Amino acid sequence: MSKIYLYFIGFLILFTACKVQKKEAIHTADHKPKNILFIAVDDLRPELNFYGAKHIKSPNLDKLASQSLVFNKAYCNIPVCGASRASLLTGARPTRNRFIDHNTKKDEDYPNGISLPQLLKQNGYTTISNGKIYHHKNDDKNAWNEIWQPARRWRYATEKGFEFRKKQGRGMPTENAATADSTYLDGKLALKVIKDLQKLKQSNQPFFLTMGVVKPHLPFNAPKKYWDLYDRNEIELPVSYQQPKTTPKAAFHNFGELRKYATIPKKGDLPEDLAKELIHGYYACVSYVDAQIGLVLDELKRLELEDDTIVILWGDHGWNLGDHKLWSKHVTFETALRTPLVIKVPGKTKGTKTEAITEYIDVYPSLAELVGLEVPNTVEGKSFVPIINGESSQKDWAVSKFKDAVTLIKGDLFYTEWTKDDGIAYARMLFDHKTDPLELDNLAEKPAYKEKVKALALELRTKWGKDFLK
Ligand SMILES: [Ca+2]
Repeated sequence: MSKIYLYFIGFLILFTACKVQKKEAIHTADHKPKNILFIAVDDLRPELNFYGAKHIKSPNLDKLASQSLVFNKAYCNIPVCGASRASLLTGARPTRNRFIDHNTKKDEDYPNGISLPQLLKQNGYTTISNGKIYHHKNDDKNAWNEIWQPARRWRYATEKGFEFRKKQGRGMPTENAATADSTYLDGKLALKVIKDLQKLKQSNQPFFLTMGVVKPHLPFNAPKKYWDLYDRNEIELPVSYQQPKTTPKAAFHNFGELRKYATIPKKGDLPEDLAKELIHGYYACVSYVDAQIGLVLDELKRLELEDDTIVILWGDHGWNLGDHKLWSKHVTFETALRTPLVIKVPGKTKGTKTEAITEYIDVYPSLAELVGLEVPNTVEGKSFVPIINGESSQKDWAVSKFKDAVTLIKGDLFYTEWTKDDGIAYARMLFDHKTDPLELDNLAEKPAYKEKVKALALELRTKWGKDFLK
């Protein structure tokens, strides 16, 4: 009996030693896996200099892009904050009932999904959630060593803006304040992330450090110097400022998100001056965000952490800035689905651009692969690391969804169906980006496209995920 007991103790000691050894192998300086700096930008559309929008001033993002792999065709899986984030962070597709709206919680919609921060934390990473990563501050809270957000009072810099916010709905839709960068939320966020970098530099653990930037989300508030980078007189409404009759009514909305702000009419088109003010404010916020991200990237360099750190930057979905006479997200036009996505992998990426179609659920398995971790079977995405390694992509499709609308992006074709729980379509929309990049000519009801639509409808059902209708 005592011999068995001794064997048992021996086994325990050996087992513990193995575990410690394994842990040490992860943590030692020589074999430490790469850190990850994970920058999420709220409502950032790919209207950026390095995507060809030369009027946008974003020198820091441009520099990051020149050192990264730039995805020209990256698509979010759901064009709304909370759901997009929960899906990306778990690598799982939306379904009829999962990852629905801004209010989505990972803990409620996919409690058994092992999130990316959770996987990294389990494997010895220090994980810090800064700013807006999940929509809800305490969602998936065990995945993080620390969760931090700046005080929300600083959405407005001026007393007037702040007081107005308390009295009237969401307050003013824009603010142009002669104030320091650090007055607003993202300025405070940058300072926190910089402090974290300084602390983490001293640690022998790898880090997953996040920076959840809240602009250019409404309200379009930014310090005056960023407004001054743009001339209001040069701002035009988009060419696609129209809602063609051939497009299903279900494709449009009344941009309720924007209408909650003061000075925005409750219905109808926006007055042209107001529309241009909003576009101007959005641009100012993009440049402001660029400067805050620049501060963090400069500190990463100053601390000589660049060679050890993967940097990924993504916007949670696109944004309609007057496109299709729409404002905000919540639709399945490309303007709401296409997103900025760049990844800098030290020693590997050098500003190459890829046309490979990539979905946001692919981010998780890619980062896991890059740091040598096995991807849990709760993840549905496919790693894009082969593209980083210079191989051609085998994937030419993505599926995105918003409420009843499900879109199959297949090469140049954008096919959307609106379905209820039975999975039967009640409206359809098809655009061919080769001939109609602005999505003004719906082909879905044209007799010549009948067979094509039938084939796309079938393909959509094979690609929207096995659990879609559950
Ligand atoms: Ca968002």
